[in-house]
Amino acid sequence: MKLYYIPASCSLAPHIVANELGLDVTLVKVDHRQHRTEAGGDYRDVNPLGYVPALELDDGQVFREGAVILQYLADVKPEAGLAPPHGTTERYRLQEWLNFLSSEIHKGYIPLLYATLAGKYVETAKPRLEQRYAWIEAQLAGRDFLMGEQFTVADAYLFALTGWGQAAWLTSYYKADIHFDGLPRLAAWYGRVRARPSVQLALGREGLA
Ligand SMILES: N[C@@H](CCC(=O)N[C@@H](CS)C(=O)NCC(=O)O)C(=O)O
Repeated sequence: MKLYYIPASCSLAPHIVANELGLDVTLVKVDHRQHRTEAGGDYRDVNPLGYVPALELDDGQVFREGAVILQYLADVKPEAGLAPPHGTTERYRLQEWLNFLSSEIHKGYIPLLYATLAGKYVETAKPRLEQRYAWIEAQLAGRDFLMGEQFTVADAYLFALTGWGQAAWLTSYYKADIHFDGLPRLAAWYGRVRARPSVQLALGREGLA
């Protein structure tokens, strides 16, 4: 399998999951401005829309949406428990988290990352994102991870997104700073996830350690 990624982007989540599972995945870095792979190929041949992550299977099929890629990887080794079994209520809970992270957190950051273009919209978008983080804070009561005691692909996704609110190179130029003030459970969760060997490995490989 090949995982197409842009360092520090949402593709960090499947990168972490591949490490968690010890999967034989070849990482292919994409230049997001030129839409070129490291080998010089046109990334739009893989994803015509130009965004990462994309997961190319050994038979040539490509998955192009992060939430699906995360679940596909988890299902390669179901015994690791990174996603609950299909057909269970817990699986729908995981999908609820992934959909929430995709639409409310992931895309909630976008106006902040494009703040100079978005202008005053940031004033509306940032409180909405902070409100959603406050909701996550409440969900983490009595839990180590989003789904409970077990780390799942949803934690990998939230970790990749939450890093945007912490990274100095993003927060100094853009208006994407999301502080942990008043969010002690989220802060502890972030430290817990960051300490995982799979995460350290992914951060190191993407030059973010
Ligand atoms: N719908 C996609 C969106 C993925 C996405 O927003 N990827 C961003 C990085 S986090 C990207 O590749 N942006 C560069 C571009 O769109 O050219 C998903 O949920 O996986």
